Amino acid sequence: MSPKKIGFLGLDNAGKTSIITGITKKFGFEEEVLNLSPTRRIDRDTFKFLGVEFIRMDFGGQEQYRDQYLKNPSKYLGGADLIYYVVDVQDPDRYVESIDYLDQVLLFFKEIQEYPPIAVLFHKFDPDLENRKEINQKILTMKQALTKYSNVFDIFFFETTIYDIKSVMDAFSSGLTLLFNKMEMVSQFFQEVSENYNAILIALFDAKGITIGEYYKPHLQLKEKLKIYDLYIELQRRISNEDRSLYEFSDKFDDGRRFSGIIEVLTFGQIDFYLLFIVEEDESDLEKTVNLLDKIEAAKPEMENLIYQIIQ
Ligand SMILES: Nc1nc2c(ncn2[C@@H]2O[C@H](COP(=O)(O)OP(=O)(O)OP(=O)(O)O)[C@@H](O)[C@H]2O)c(=O)[nH]1
Ligand SMILES: [Mg+2]
Repeated sequence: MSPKKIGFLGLDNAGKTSIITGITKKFGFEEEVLNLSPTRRIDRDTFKFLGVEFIRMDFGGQEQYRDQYLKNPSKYLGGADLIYYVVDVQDPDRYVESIDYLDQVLLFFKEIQEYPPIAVLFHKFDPDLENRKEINQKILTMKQALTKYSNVFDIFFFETTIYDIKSVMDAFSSGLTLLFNKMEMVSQFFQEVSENYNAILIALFDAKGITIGEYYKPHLQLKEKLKIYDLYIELQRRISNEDRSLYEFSDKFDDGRRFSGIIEVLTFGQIDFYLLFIVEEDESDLEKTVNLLDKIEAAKPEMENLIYQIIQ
């Protein structure tokens, strides 16, 4: 299979290179992100996901470069399989300019009858955002401006910030999984499995922390999901350093509810996957939790088999 091309586009200073840095590093990238220089022309790197080679292109967004791409779009944009379009929500003065650029990009694709999925990232949606209401209103306007394309393009929206790496990983993973049409089935499968084990979260990640499938109980709060994810990426690093295939842990949410987690390393062919289970601890009956974790552990071969069938 030839490599798939994914492009990060958007105005200068939107945060494209920061997002890519966050995705590739996941830890300790804050300082690097603060000191980034504008990207000159296009930065390319490659990575593998589910055994498929990807070329990631970071399109420098300064005007001179944008003009260059739009003058010869087939050369730069032709053949793209997926586009992440990054908008800086903290720069409302440039919304019109940003929409205009995206407009021209989409017009080009329409002209050549290529319809890559478009993930629009409303970025710099920081946790401490002040004028949130005003920004939400602007975002809505922008979404409305794009509805004219929604009958020909699949357009998806995300709110992201570098201060919450999970928001960035979710947007990135969701975009990628669009290119694998069986991926949805993994999440559906997890929903069924969660009933059997009374799990509050089940997720499958690749070695780079990209989510392949995920199910979580609706009552789980965003804050709690983020806590689990942060914990998870830390543990994943430890697991691969120590070359382990199983890891159990226990922790608590801010309100004191305790949870237990289990991470299993599954290997399909040459590729490692990480399966994460989270169950709520029953403090009045800890044995129940232990039994549950044993049951999950025992089901590993079966899970491995089923997931393999889905994603192969
Ligand atoms: N507040 C905030 N700042 C961010 C965030 N992400 C990136 N930045 C800052 O935004 C600035 C621009 O980021 P870049 O990633 O270089 O922007 P770019 O889109 O690659 O810009 P070009 O390369 O010129 O196209 C940097 O100073 C980052 O520190 C975010 O989520 N929140
Ligand atoms: Mg850049």
